[in-house]
Parts: sequence; C-alpha cells; structure tokens
Amino acid sequence: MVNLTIDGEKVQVPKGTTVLEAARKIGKKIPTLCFLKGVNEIGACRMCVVEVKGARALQAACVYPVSEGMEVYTNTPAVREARKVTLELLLSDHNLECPTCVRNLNCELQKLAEELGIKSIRFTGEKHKAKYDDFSPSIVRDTSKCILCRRCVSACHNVQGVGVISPNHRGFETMVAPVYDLSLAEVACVNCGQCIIACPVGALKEKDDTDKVWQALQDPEKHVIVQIAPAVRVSLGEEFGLGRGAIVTKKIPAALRRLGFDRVFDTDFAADLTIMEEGHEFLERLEHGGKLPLITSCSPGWIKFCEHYYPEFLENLSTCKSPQQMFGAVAKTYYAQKMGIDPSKIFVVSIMPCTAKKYECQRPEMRSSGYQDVDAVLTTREISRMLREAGINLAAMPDEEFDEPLGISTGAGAIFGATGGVMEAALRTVYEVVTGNELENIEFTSVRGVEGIKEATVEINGMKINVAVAHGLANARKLLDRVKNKEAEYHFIEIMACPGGCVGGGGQPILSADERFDVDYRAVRGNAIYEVDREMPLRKSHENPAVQQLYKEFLGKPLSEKSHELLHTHYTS
Ligand code: HC1
Ligand code: SF4
Repeated sequence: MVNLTIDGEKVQVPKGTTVLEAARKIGKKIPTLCFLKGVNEIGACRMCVVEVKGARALQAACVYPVSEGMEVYTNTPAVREARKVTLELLLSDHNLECPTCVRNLNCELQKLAEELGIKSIRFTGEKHKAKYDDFSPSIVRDTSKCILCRRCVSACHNVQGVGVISPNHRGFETMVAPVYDLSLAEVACVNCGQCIIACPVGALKEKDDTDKVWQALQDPEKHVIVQIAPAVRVSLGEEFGLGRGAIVTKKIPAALRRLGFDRVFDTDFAADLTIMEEGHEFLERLEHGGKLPLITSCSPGWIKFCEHYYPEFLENLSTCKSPQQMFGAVAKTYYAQKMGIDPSKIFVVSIMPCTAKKYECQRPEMRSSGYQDVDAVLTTREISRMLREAGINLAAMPDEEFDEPLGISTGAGAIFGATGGVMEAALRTVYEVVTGNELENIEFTSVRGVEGIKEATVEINGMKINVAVAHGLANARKLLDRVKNKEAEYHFIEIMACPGGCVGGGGQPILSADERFDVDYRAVRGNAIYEVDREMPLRKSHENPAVQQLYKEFLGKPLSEKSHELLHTHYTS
C-alpha cells in the first residue's frame, strides 16, 4: 500500500493507483474531460492537472501514479487558472450551439464550464475548418463540436478493434476522421455507435429518424406498429430520472400508445422465434455435419465486422435474421394477413439500443415481405426525445400490457439483451428439444456476466457441447483468432458487437465519465434483464403460445420453406 496526502488529507491506496483514483477514494472530484475509465486514459486534455509537491510542473491526475509520501494539491490558484485556460481555449474553438445541440444538458464540456465558473471566454480567433458527415445510415459526425479528446478513437480502436477513426493532420488542423477525411460511410465502420457513447460532447450522434416516425404517426392511411428491443426496457427509464437499469417494461406500452402507435409489440416475441429457428439450425448442423461452430447473427455491427474483417467465418454465421428483422417480415405477412391490413400500409418502427440496427433495416436482404420489412429504427435516446416533445413522462405512466399476438414473449426472449443471453435462451430450448425432458435448472450462469470472453461445456444427451460468448468486437477478434489458430474448438458461439451486449449498445442513454467511474452500468442493466426473465411466467422460447400459433397458422415448422423465405438470409463479404 502507498500512503500520500491529498489537500492535507491522508489516503492509503494500492501501488499503481493514479492520483485521480486516490482522490475519488476520499470523495474528492478532480475534473476530467478526455479521461474515460477503461477506455481512454491518456492524460491529453490537461483538465485534471494537480500540483504535486516537488514536481516541476502541474501533473495530469488521471495518469500520474501515487508514490509513498506524495503531497498532492487539487485546488490551488495555479491549478484553477490552468484548468480555466484549458477550458476557455477549447470553448474558443467550439461552435457553442448548446441549446440546439443533441447533447444539451448532457454535455461534459457544458457541465465543466458551469462547474469551473466560466463566465466569459478570454480568447477569440480563428476556428478550425469543420466537417459535417451524415452519409452513414447510423452515425453523424460534426467536427465543429469535437474537442479532440480521442475518447471515440480509443473506443473504436481498443474496445471494438475496428480503428476506422484517428486524428488526421497536425496542430490546429487536427481532425478526428476516417482515413483521407473520408465519410464514415466510405470506410469499414460497423455502425456500432460505441464512439457516440464515448463522446463527451455533441460531435458524434445517431442519424435522427424521429421526423420519419412523426410523419408516419400523423398519416391516417398508415397502420403504425412498434417493437421494443429487449435492452430498452432496462434503460429508457434512465432518460426519465429513474435509476440505472430501472425496469420499465410495462410503462413502455402505455407511453407509446399515448404517442399514437396503433399497436405496441415486443422484439422479445421475435427473439423467441429466432431461438426456434436458430436452435433447430444448430441441431441440424450438428446432426448432419454442417458448418460449425455456429455463430449467432443478431447483432448487425458484428455481422458487418465479420463481412469486413473475418469473411472466412461467413459460412459459420447462423442464417437466421435478427429478431428485429424477423419481426418486420412477420408483421408485413402473417400479421397483415391475420388483421386484413394491406402490408403496404403497415409502417414498422423499431426502438433499439443500437445504431447499427438503422443500417440493418436498410440492407437489401431485409425485404422478404415484398417491402422494406422494418421502416424506421429509433434509438433509446431518440424515443425519449419524442416522448419528451409530446409531454409524456414515462416515469408517470401506468402499467399496461403489450398487444397480441406479436407482443407475447418469454424470459428467454428478454435475456437476448445481455451478453450470453442468446446462448442461454438457445440452450434452454435445444436441451428440451433434444432430450424431451424438462430442464431442471434453466439458468446457465457460466455464460452470464461482463467478462469479455466466456466459455462453458454443456452436456446434452451424453454429448458435450462447447460454447463460447464474446461481447465487444476486440474480444470477438481474440475469440475468432483462437478458433482460426485451432487453439479452441466450439460448437456454438454468441458474438455481440457491444460491450455488455445490447444493454451497452451505442443507442443507449449516455453516461458521463464521472458516472462511469464507479459503476459498471452494463452490469447493472444486465442484472435488470435477468430480473425481467425471473419475473416472466414463461421462460423458454418454445413455450411461447404466440410463437406456437404462428407456426401452426402460417410457418408450419422451424426451418420450413416459408421460414427460410421470410426469416433466413445469407451474408456475403
Ligand atoms: Fe439486441 Fe436483438 S438482443 S440485437 O442486442 O437479437 O439492438 O436489446 O433487439 O434484433 O431481440 C439490439 C437488444 C435486439 C435483435 C433481440
Ligand atoms: Fe468505430 Fe463503431 Fe464508431 Fe464506426 S460506429 S467509428 S466502428 S466506434
């Protein structure tokens, strides 16, 4: 242990602790801007400077390690002035359109200006040449707001192992951008949005599709239906002042009905359907010598990553479309038929924790109903903006149920939202289909949790099935390289693009670096997802009565011709 003092107060911390962490331990907050725990710890912005007795200059607390007997001062005139100058210089080259910025009231730069008491900006002069890039279906870049903190760069390179954005040029000309200042749409960006949730300001945001949805809602000709992704029920409440991971499953239908949707359905229904198809696909590959390991295909950021970076695994991908897309295809065929509605009049909206879903719904493979299966995708953040605009306070909504039939689901569908959930849901069904026996303990805890790569061996009818789960694409790289190098052999792999799975998606509520310091919000939301599962009367996909009815009335059986036509596809590099 190391002993030091911070502003005269004694602190004891383990060796290797930074001054920033030691200060947090005694409840002292040192301001930061480029720092994002576990993602970007580079000491670049100099907002966290402190005085260290004996050191020649002010030191960046986020990277400065403690040492025995160290004396640290966090609030001297020199420290305060240095921080203010840094902040004013950043603000002098910022477009300051705060009231119209998507991050207004949730911006770390704005908050710091308030906290540090900035009342005027002493420096004026030339501003850097900015670029607005909105060609991507998912991500918008506005470099007039960029403060060059490099949090997005680290998220893209280190968390996702993609690395398509970097600081280009030098000095005043520096701009975070894809190579040759191309658009994100022109490089191998996977649309995951992890850069957005790392950004402290409004320099990165999702492509806003709220206008499209407002228009559809106002069109009397349109039958507008909406599906909610599993992970949204444990995050949307955060946008309305409820705690991290608050479960708002039943408040969502009430709020969305008041917004004007004709029917409120649940992606969890389609997740159950996915398990029926994917579980049987797995068994078929296992029994008939098909390509293994089978790899899940519901995360569109992962699909794009596979296409660009690991095309040798394309044959391993499950041919199942994602639940979002299965929902769209079923809505514009089975549901349209059942309700006697012309499918051209049905407008399908998805509310997703994900920015890549915006890209997925536009893919040419996703039109098997004869129309674009899903018409618009809104992130958790966009739907919260729409609700606020309409004066609907989610927190004050009564409990209501989803509509039938596409709103009926099981706990297995819900756990899709957390890393390991698709695997667990599949195992619950595969076990019972193969053995014909009831699974005693349905909770496969070895595939749960926030560890980057998880492995388990499950015995089904005397057969040992090796499974693995990776979340975050840098972890996916590690896992796939192991498979490629024959260092590990699996039958079934789940990969989700975002750390934590969908609960940590790029379309989710954005937490500041300060909020991310002590709490692993993905674990909190993940635990909430498992609570949703525990509370459900049915917890296995094959027990979903609405899915059973869909097979009976329309699809026949899993992997039928009709299922293949509507619910499966093939991806190419
Ligand atoms: Fe997901 Fe999925 S779980 S991909 O993470 O398979 O986005 O929540 O909707 O489609 O069901 C996201 C979440 C979501 C799909 C499902
Ligand atoms: Fe990188 Fe994902 Fe952002 Fe694209 S969306 S730039 S892949 S972090």
